[in-house]
Amino acid sequence: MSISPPLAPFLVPRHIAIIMDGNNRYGKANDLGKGEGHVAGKDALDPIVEYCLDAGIEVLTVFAFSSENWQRPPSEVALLMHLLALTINQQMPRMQKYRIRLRFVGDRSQLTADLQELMADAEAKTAHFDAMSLVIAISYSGQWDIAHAAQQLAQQVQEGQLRAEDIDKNMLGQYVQLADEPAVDMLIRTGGEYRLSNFLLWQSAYAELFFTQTLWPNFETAELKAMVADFCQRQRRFGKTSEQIETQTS
Ligand code: M2E
Repeated sequence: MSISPPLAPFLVPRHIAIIMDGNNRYGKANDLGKGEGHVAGKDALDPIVEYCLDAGIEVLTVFAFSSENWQRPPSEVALLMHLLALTINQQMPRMQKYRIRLRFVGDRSQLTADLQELMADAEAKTAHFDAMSLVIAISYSGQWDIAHAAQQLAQQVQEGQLRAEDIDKNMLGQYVQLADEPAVDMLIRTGGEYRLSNFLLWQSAYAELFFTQTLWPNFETAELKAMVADFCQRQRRFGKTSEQIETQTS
């Protein structure tokens, strides 16, 4: 019998979701011009993606632009839309290099035709990659997601293909975004706020939550690595009594 058994597969997070908050405060703190915090934030994601690949994480989902972000000043919305398009173009060679599948979730009908086309093209070109999925949430909110799923089921009821009384959580769960990916295991928010802000509500039902004061442009892999280690500890304790934890040897 091995003294130190390998970690059971379920201990490792399969899906990490990140609310990348703190770009504007980073810009102010560093005397950057308006919007330049977002430019700094754009580059913070690359090392995080590489860490997740190395760690064997299957899905990384990031909140790039929420439904509520449409309320920001028009100049900031315009800059974010520009940065989104720029980032998608810049990321494509990296997706090819690392064989990452790029996906988008959110209400695309709110976006310009050009951006929608760029997103569909990026998805099509990376759909066959299987090293990891990188999911970008744009014009997304958890409540929109659930309402959108309900609308599709209601349509089927209206067409006589489904009985209302047959709808249950499993069925609704097949119509929310990312139904084909594992549920969120770890939900991280940078920037010091303690809110979910309407991110992946359905998908995060059982997620372990992590909050850090670190502003998104300052978030580094060392901190993520420590959070993943913490997650593994929490999983090991899950469902055990304190006595079992004291006597366990691994
Ligand atoms: C992102 C978008 O605030 C956003 C500005 C643009 C970059 N960004 C943060 C993203 O989240 C698209 C891809 Cl492909 C990667 C990252």
